[in-house]
Amino acid sequence: MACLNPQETPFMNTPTMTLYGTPTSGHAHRVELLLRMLELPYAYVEAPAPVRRTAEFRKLNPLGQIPVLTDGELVLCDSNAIMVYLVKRYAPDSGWLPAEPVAAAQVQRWLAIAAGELRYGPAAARMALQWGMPEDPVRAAEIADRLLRFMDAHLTGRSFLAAEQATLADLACYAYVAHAPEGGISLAPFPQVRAWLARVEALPRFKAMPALPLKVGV
Ligand SMILES: N[C@@H](CCC(=O)N[C@@H](CS)C(=O)NCC(=O)O)C(=O)O
Repeated sequence: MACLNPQETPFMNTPTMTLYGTPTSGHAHRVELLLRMLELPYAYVEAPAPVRRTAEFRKLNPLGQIPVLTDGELVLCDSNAIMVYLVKRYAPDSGWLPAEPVAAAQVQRWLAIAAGELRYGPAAARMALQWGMPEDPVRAAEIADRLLRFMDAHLTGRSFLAAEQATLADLACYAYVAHAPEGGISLAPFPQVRAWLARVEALPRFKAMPALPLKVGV
């Protein structure tokens, strides 16, 4: 179902792009955040699991995953790849994907962490506890603990993950960290991480991902 809410997204007129996602997918959420922050018009199509299994959807993404972004005839898959495209295509001189070599490398590092430790730590724990998906919650909790300890130390004395301003690194890592308590991962021991989440939430046009039942105190 295509959803456009003109009241909530007043700047989003004449969409040329369509984002396929679900409201509780952190992978789709990071793309939606960037579309909003770049003030790019887009239509939103919900693609829950039964839709993702259809032949029509598999033509868009043979891996059967969301998010998918279409921009005219162009079809792009993978959240981090989509974000890189959006910045390079529509906001090349913005700070979201810095050109400076060290900052560029730092952003790539955090995109890799988002696809690695974040996916197999906090996101996997949430998938196991919220949807009973075949993930190992004990292993996921171990990976999450290692990641969050590292993030907390890394963010000491820093405002954002990869540069002095917010970059794609912050958008990629936000949702599955913010929603870690839904997978039984408490953020209480990580004050620098919680302060960073608040800074991301304070960015213009931020939109929260809907909350699921907490499995542990925040
Ligand atoms: N590397 C992909 C992973 C996306 C992903 O795992 N999406 C989940 C929803 S959050 C999905 O579609 N899972 C269905 C499946 O893997 O069959 C990305 O960053 O977009």
